[in-house]
Amino acid sequence: MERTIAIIKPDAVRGHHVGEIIAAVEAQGLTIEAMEFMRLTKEQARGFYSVHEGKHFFERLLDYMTSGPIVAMVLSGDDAITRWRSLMGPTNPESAGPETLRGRFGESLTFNAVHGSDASETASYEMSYLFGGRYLNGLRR
Ligand code: IDP
Ligand code: MG
Repeated sequence: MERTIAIIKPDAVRGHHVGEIIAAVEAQGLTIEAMEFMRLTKEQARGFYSVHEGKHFFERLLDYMTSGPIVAMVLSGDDAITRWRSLMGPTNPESAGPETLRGRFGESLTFNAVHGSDASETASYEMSYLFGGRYLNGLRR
């Protein structure tokens, strides 16, 4: 059993795709363990994406991620990290298949509808970053 962070990004919330994305998560057999509608501040977005600090797209990414509310979730299941990332599709929606969420809802390389942790260390960091002590004690085995 593994846990991962999934985020429905501001473009997908604005586009009214929250319900379809949650339905896809559940159809995939992933379990939603925590979920919160939130709006990140610039500083929170900067900390969340600190691995990308200094890259050419970093400031654009922060503007995007703070442009509206997001839905943050903790998902669990066998191979949850890989399974959620396969359901998301590749970073660039142009190369994402029509069965993936980025293929269905992503608009561009920046505006790509969803986020998923890329490894278990990243998942732990992102879970404590977004949910802190509020849910994690209950979630940890
Ligand atoms: P990922 O979300 O598929 O893990 P990352 O490389 O971790 O992709 O990038 C984080 C986010 O930054 C992407 O989801 C996308 O919104 C944005 N991004 C990534 N690469 C670029 C780029 O080259 N130009 C513009 N935005 C980018
Ligand atoms: Mg990433």
